[in-house]
Amino acid sequence: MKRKAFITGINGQDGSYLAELLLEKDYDVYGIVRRNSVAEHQESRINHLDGLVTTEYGDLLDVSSLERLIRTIQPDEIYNIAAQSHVRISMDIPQFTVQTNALGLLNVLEAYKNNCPTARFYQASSSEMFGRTVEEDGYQRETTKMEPTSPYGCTKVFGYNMVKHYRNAYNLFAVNGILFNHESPRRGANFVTNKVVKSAVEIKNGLKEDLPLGNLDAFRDWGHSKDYVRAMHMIINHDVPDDFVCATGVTNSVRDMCDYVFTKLGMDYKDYVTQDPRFMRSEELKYLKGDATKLRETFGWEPEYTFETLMDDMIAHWVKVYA
Ligand code: NAP
Ligand code: F7E
Repeated sequence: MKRKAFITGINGQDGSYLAELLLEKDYDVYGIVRRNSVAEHQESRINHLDGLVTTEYGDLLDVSSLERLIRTIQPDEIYNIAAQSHVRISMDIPQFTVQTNALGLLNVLEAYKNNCPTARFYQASSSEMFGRTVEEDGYQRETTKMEPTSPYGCTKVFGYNMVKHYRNAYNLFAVNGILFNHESPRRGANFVTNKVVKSAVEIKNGLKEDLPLGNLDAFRDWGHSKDYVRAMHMIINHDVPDDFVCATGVTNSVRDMCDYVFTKLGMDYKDYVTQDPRFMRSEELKYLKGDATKLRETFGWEPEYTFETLMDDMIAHWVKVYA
């Protein structure tokens, strides 16, 4: 019999790639999408999967729909990928972020425990949980202390701990993937990589004159979403429930990233990039570099994309859009 997967956030960046991966692996794929007033755009990342995946209206904040769907579908694997995922915006709307990411996660966990406890459960945890902490060797890993620097990070620490608690208290197969930043052509346009690549291509085409950014001196460990959804599937299919970091182990600053992208397009970023206080954060997470040794050694996971090929993929996408 085909295995069944239930994905919250199926129409997001990771949800869309995860749905493709699970279809390739011959799963029946179900997911929830929220009601949106602009229905035309909402499933743009999964329109090409029309007829292949089953989407239902649902919301992390609507317990009754989660309970009903999980009870009737009886999935083998539940991926809680949905979230208010923007860190700076979590500083503007902290209560909404807590409701969605913390209480929303708890709603899905409860629906799982009460209606389908033999399933496996994956939680989208984040390197943002580490916040201020960098180990002496310059990395963050599974054992690193969590000191979040944003409402978003605080909600993810709550989710991470709740998943571990449900695993221990109720003997559930519930796991955390602690994923570092991952990007793709499907990344939301207000995250820094896609903002820089899209704007640089627009500048190149004479459609825009400058690029206002926030902190150029933050470092991130950027990987490709396609590599990271492969890790999600490995983690949820391990023989014991456990938590894993997923990262490339390579870090670059926002400035390095601008330099790479503009140079690739034959320009100098210093001629176009400006600093705008609107994009600064009241507290910044300054440095991320992940140690994914546990993931690599347990599953043989290796990223197919480097920082450079990830950026090239995003540049090629936007060049094609504006061709
Ligand atoms: P994304 O593109 O922003 O997708 C988020 C998804 O969640 C969207 O489908 C969104 O639907 C949905 N959603 C938001 N609120 C919801 C609610 N109340 N009920 C149901 N669905 C809701 O994020 P992503 O980059 O794919 O990230 C996926 C997950 O991994 C998130 O939990 C994120 O926090 C976490 N994460 C991401 C990264 C990264 O670098 N990408 C790293 C670590 C962890 P709408 O389209 O309706 O808004
Ligand atoms: O910022 C700096 C900003 O918004 C990256 C989410 O997927 O990864 C993501 O969170 C860096 C920060 O991602 C702009 O200050 C400068 O230092 O692309 P971002 P993020 O905050 O790291 C983690 C792991 C997640 O879990 C999250 O869901 O870039 N930066 N100027 C800027 N950032 C933005 N967005 N816009 C700017 O203009």
